[in-house]
Amino acid sequence: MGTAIRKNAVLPLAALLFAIPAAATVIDPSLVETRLLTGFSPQVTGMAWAPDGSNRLFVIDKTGLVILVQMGVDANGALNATRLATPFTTLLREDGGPLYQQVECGLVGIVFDPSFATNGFVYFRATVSPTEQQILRFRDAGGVGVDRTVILAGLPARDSHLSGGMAFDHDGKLRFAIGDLGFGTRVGTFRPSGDVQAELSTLASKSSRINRDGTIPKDNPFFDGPGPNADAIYARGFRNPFRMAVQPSTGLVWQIVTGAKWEQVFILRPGVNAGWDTLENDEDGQPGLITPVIAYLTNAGTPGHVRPITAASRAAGIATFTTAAAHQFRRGARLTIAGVSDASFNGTAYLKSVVSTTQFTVASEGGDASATGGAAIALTIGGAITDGAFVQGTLFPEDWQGNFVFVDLNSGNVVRAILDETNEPTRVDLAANVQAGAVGVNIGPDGALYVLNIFLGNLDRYSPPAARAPRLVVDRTPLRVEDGGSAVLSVRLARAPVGNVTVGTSISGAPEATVTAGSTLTFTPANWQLPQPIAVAAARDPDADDSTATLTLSAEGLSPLTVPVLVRDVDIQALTVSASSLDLVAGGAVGSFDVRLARAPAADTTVTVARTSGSDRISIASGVTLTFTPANFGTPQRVTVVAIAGGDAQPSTAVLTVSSADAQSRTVNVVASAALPTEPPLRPLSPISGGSGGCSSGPAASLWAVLALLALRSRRGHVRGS
Ligand SMILES: [Ca+2]
Ligand SMILES: [Ca+2]
Ligand SMILES: [Ca+2]
Repeated sequence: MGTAIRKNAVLPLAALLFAIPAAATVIDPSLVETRLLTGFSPQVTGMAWAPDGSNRLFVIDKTGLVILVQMGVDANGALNATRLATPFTTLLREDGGPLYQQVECGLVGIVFDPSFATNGFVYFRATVSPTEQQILRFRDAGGVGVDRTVILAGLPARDSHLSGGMAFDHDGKLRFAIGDLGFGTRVGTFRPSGDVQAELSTLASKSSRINRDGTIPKDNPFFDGPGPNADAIYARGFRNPFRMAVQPSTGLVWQIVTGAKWEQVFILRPGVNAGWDTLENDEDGQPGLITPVIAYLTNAGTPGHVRPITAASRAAGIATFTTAAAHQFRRGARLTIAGVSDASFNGTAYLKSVVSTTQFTVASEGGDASATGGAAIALTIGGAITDGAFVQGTLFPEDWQGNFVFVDLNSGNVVRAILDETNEPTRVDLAANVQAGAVGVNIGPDGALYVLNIFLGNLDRYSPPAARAPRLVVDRTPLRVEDGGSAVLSVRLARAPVGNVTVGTSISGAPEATVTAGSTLTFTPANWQLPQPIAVAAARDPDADDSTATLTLSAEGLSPLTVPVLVRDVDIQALTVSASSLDLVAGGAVGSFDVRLARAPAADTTVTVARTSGSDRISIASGVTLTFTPANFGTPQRVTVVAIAGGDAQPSTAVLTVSSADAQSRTVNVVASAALPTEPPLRPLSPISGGSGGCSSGPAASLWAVLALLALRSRRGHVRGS
């Protein structure tokens, strides 16, 4: 059997401990289960739904095989899934040989580009030798992976704890994590009194952040360029940070860590340290280390995660318990309180707040009271957390939306964490069980939860029961689009319609965002379950600002549905130009416009202005080269333009281009109309140090203006005299 995770070794033990049911089981009464597909090899390590409206699931296999599964509907309108005969690719080494596949190695990670619907890019994590893993990119050409490109090579690997998860955050950065490489090597781990510099020199036991072309963002917390740090490091101190999930509402990365004693989920912020290899689950409350948002004891068995209670008190319906040792319970944990001297404290409750390492509260019915003794016992969940996903879209009822759902390999448990507005769980409890082997959990284009089992080769679907009232269902809200790219919203109906239903979509708000496909969709009594795509494209605009739009979906007889569209600007710098056109009089005064940078640059930045097309009678009098510093980037600098008169009465035109590194260039269209038909009254010329035409131009500009005016008069004289 393929061993994707080292803890497979404890599987027989786990099977005894968890009394695993004979088939997948629904535990949460608000779920309905469908076994969608069976027969995968016992080597499938992960999956991801293509975000392009194609209803395709990509399933990765340790061997390098990337399997395509097509969602469809049968003759009765029921959803089904078909494994396609042609794989997307079989990922090989550079030299054409097979991947290195020992223990946890091989093809272990997949993520789609945020603009996959436009560029077709999909990224993989693969082990190419006993000591190296790589991030590779392919392009989807009609279901076949082409343009194999190594994005990042030389990532550390050994046979285990090399992890595999990847994600794109809301800034469009590619996130990935690598474990301590196992077998007691504990490479790159945290040592409280040790060599921190050495620890930061490797990506092992770290969660990392790179640009999607493999370059490294300079704002990473340990970036030191040519210095000894591995510049991609974002967070550290992880044993086997197997997968990660980006929270849609916050953009925060939730790092899932398969542990030695504790299974943990951390919320990442720049530079945080989770404490491995010394500590897990905040074992001694050491300052400077982060506490997991979710933690459960690895293979807790019997008696499990138990903490004797020394004191209990209840006031205003809240019970506070004190434990002799650090309780290590986290918010939302399901606790059984038993044996307290006052039995009114006993029962099952979800942890409400962590007061200190040795105190916690739960909601408790009854009058104010105090008692002693007893114990708190946490729910036994499993022994190897492997994946997590946030519930998105509108298929699930409100109390499910935004939930974090994770799976455990050893137990096969599918666990639901309900979060509150502080982003912390209020209840973490079992939702379903797929038997040992749960290795992936995803939200599909239909809005349902999908769970992949590596040992049994099954794909299971979990959804709420059929809706009582007809309504529109989307797979995500908001829809995130990158400018210059596109994204797809998948839409379907919540229950079978009596007749055909036509859904119309309009968009308002950001002018650069347009609906490019699916503005009118028809659902029939036969295909109402099958998602159909609405594609939104955002033209790349010259500013560097994010913008928002609103999609409105409507259908006769159904409540309209609005979905916010968030357009993420990909430009890191923008040029702000005060005018896009300039009218001059040939031979007249100079004209001008102002230029500034929209954002503070990291270093002094040069902006150049040049005539890129049009008449050479139009020229830049001043401001050909402008220098902006991080301090004065927002202060406008002036560009002056002058036109000399031509030999005829036709206007001259030119295009001036304003350009700078990191910003899209801007253009200014200049039209110089012919000199006035009647000669202006002659007046004494200003000295060259003076201004011209009310324009606060510098001496050089004035000189140009004077010369131009002289040229005009000279020509007029010539014409008259001929
Ligand atoms: Ca460095
Ligand atoms: Ca832009
Ligand atoms: Ca923009």
